[in-house]
Amino acid sequence: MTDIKPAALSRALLALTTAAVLSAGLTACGSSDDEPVTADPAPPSATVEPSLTAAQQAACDGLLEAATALLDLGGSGDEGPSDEQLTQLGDLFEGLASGLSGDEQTAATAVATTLDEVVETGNTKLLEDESLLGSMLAPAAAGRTLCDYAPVDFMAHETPAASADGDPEMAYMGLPDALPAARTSFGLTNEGQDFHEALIMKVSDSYTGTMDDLLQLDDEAMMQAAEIVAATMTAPGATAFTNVDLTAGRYVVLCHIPVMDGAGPDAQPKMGASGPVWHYTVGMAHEVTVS
Ligand SMILES: [Cu+2]
Repeated sequence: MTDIKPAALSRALLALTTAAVLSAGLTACGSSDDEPVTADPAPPSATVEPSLTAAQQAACDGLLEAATALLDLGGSGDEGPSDEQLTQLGDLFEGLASGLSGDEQTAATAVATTLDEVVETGNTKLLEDESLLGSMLAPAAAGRTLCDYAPVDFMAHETPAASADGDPEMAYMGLPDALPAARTSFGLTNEGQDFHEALIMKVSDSYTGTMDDLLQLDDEAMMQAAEIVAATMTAPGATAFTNVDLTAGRYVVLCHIPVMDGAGPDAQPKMGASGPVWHYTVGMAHEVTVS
């Protein structure tokens, strides 16, 4: 990857693209069909909120699918997302729009409209537009305002490097070690200077290593040991949400954005012994046990 752009957003996109490639790899290794990996058939009677209309309930279900929508923008290979993938994503957001209201509805409609336009015109530059990314993330806030998913709030925190040669320290603060199995609304507030993301990964039952073991794995091996079930990202000072139907097991939350070497437009990802130094390498990872 030689064409690394300097802007913070592009760096974040790079990370998301990386994650999307990983995600695609997992799909290739794991399931053999075209089902969205996050489509989680929910038991209809157990989770229905009686106070919600059918359209609202459908939107709440759709938010769980939309939790990996940003990753889907990366497509399943070097070519980017196919028209079919974009149409599917557009339909998902159109469905969300019909059950949401206010800013969240406006955002979902904007996503559906933009993705339609990309399919019609082939102008994939629209996929890199910051406003599209914001619009894709905005509906997730309804996880707590409408759907009443269990709220979990945490922060992305940076401690600057003690010396120019050193790495900064980064951490999530306020993320519990244990959570109950439930539909959950994660809210990530960015207290730092850089973009941060939260990839919520469910560790495979067959993986017995520790989180530290998992973080040592290369991307491909990591994606065999754990599956990304939700992803969100936040600009400095902002809060972003994502929703997950947590089921019993081990989860790891991590930030897959690279630590930059220096600052400014020419900054490049900092390289370690085995490739880029990721935020999770310098502490931005946390294990959560769900029971
Ligand atoms: Cu980060």
